Amino acid sequence: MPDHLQFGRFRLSLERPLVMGIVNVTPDSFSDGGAHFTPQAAVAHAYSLIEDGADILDIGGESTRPGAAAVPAADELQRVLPVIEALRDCGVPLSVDTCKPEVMRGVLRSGADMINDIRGFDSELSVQAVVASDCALCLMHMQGEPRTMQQHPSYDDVVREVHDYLSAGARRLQEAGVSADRIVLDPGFGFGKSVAHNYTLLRELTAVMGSDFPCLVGVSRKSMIGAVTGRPAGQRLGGSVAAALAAAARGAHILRVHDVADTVSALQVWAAVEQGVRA
Ligand code: 7PJ
Repeated sequence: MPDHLQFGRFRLSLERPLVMGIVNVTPDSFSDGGAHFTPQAAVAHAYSLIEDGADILDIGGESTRPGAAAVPAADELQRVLPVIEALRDCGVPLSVDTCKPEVMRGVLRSGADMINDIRGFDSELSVQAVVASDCALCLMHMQGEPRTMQQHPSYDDVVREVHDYLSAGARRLQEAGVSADRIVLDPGFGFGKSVAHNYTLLRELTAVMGSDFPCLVGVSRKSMIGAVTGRPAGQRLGGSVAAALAAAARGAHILRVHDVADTVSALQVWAAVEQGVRA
């Protein structure tokens, strides 16, 4: 396991969990109803997340919720490029949530430091788009396609299957020439998984991830939180923070969240309990 991650222009230590703040630039995102759709609103929201303690920003121009409409690459670039350009000097690494090679190339030219691909860099073109850069790569597991993935999620052994997919994906990236300190793996909570699958993966996170690569966990406001609490997306803060802490306690290195300030506070208190406070 590397002790740091290379994020393009940045190199971040992995000794404490990092918080990645979500910046949606989509009109149909499920959890905030597209509240940050204009570039100006997205940039303002991004700065408030940095103020709240975000270590990384994840900018997304394509909604991946079940049933969401596909967005052409040109439209996706038009949404995210002005935001990346405005945030280039904000002081934290910029991740872009995309699975399109054309978008990857465009945002890397504009200064993105990480590519977060929910399709796990499964196409040769996506690997070619990122290999020669020094950006970090988040390789996520998904079963099926966003439009239909929640219809019949099915596994013989979800922990083993997600683990094997992530290990094989990391090996494929390394064979293509990506150094180990650029690779992050993600079980992909909610992407082709039942509620039971999601909680098994979270409980068994250590076994899912193995010990070679850092782990990113995204559970913020997801339906797995609603399924247990009975609360709609706007009322999932407590549940989301609890799930983030459960992930941190199992060694997660990056927590992808909407509610940065509350997650940072929870991690600070958890660290004080685990490590003590200087007198
Ligand atoms: C994830 C993501 C996740 C990574 C989304 C949502 C849906 N990228 N993009 N991991 N989820 N790496 O935020 O609820 O879990 S979009």
